[in-house]
Amino acid sequence: MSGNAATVLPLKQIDAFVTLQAHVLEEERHFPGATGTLSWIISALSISAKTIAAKLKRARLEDVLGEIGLENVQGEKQQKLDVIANNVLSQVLQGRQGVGVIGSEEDDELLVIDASDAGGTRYAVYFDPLDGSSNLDVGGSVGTIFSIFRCEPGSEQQLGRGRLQVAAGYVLYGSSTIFVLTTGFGVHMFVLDPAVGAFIRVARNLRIPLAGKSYSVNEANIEGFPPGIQRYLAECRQRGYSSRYAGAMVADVHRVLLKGGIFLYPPTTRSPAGKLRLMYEANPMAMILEQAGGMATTGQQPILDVEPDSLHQRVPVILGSPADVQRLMDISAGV
Ligand code: AHM
Ligand code: MG
Repeated sequence: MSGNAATVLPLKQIDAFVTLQAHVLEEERHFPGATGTLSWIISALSISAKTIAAKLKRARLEDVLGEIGLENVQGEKQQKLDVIANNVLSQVLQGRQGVGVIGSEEDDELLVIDASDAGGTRYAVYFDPLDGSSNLDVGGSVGTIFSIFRCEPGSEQQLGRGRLQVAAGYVLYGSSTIFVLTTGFGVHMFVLDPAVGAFIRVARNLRIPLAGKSYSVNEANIEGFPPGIQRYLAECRQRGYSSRYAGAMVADVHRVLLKGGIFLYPPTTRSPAGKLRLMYEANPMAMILEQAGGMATTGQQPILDVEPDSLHQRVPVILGSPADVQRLMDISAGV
């Protein structure tokens, strides 16, 4: 594992311009007897990401910024683009064979698409179509986060622990469009080449640095954080850490993945479960972080071991470089 930065391939090593599509087909060898259904679903996420990226670029020109005047089930004001991105993902996924159920941050309930037991593996796909959407009006980074589970006929409504995810990833819409994916065999990164319209692999088997020098948290809430977290942040300041917070989980976690450090959305006195949602924010990010050699915890248990009780359940999130997360845990435990 490298000391200071994750392994990103220099341009000359961008191996034979492997596309996301080719990478996923290549990875099928890890799944003897694979039918290609999961690859087909990842390809649906890829075309959705390209479509959303294109819509984001023209958002100001097409006058689709701002609120739509409605709230989602969680009482959050929906942006026009939240709804547009949700429609793109829902429609593309509903058209793909093998998608049994979808669950979105923007929809009240799970949507069962195919409950047949006619054979063939089916999957549940949970997603946050446009995370960090309060950044939209100011041209800041936003993202899409997704999590995929296998689902059995008759148990489409049953939510599983994050440990059972078969794939997870996110798309960062920033200065470039970046797709980060794991299917349980390392974390791989792709960048959209707008000239050819394909995601090109730029890094294989990303490893998070063992420790970083920055923390990412909404520090305005600090007085409501548990005392252990307050003590940890005070120690970080003493040790010369920087603070980096985009206010969009995808952008903040991507920085932590590449540069090391820690991202937190802890419990506060006002929101004891924090803000972030287990099924489509915390779980997929936790799988990516663990696959990259990092840690992801609620402060009480690994995020991936949390038994879910509802689609929109919230959990505290603490994730990042192993040394940083462990130090926070030790300080919280009074070590
Ligand atoms: P959203 O899914 O409604 O956009 O909210 C989630 C976002 C995360 O991207 C980010 O980490 C967090 O909310 C920021 O919240 P806050 O403004 O409280 O710091
Ligand atoms: Mg979100």
